[in-house]
Amino acid sequence: MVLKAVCVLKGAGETTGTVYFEQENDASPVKLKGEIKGLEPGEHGFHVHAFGDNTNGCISAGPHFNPHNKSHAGPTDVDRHVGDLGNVTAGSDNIAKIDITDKMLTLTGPLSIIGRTMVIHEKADDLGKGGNDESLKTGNAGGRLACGVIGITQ
Ligand SMILES: *[C@@H]1O[C@H](CO)[C@@H](O)[C@H](O)[C@H]1NC(C)=O
Ligand SMILES: *[C@@H]1O[C@H](CO)[C@@H](O)[C@H](O)[C@H]1NC(C)=O
Ligand SMILES: [Cu+2]
Ligand SMILES: [Zn+2]
Repeated sequence: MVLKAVCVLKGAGETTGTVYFEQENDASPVKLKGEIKGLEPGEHGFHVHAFGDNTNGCISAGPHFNPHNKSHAGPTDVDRHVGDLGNVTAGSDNIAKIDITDKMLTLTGPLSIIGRTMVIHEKADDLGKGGNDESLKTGNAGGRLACGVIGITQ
């Protein structure tokens, strides 16, 4: 049975987005499609954060989803936070099209990302290669422009 989820991102500013998730079965990769609008052109860090909590805006989503206690890295690294999806890139139209296939995310089981939060950041994620402590935690991606809880859909 195909597993599906959706996330609507909002924040304090103009940035908004919608991301659709699909997974063929519990062992297959997760596909993310959608778009985020109202971004400055260029790269923006994009992650799954630990909590589905928006009580104090995107801050309450906590750190990157990291159930295996790894350092921050890029999506193709073996050792990474489960939530590390790297960057999405906005064009001159201020829109980032999302088309990501990720082997580490799952929509089922104890490490499911459903009920957690997607965050789009102000700056580029340096994928853990920035040469400072913050790089190994957040990729120096800066503020949280918009976020949303990943929910079950039909
Ligand atoms: C997580 O990793 C850090 C450093 O890699 C270590 O200091 C810490 O004790 C670890 N925490 C757990 C719960 O394993
Ligand atoms: C941002 O992440 C993408 C992969 O998602 C990568 O190709 C790109 O090099 C990264 N940018 C920086 C500044 O590290
Ligand atoms: Cu993030
Ligand atoms: Zn991370």
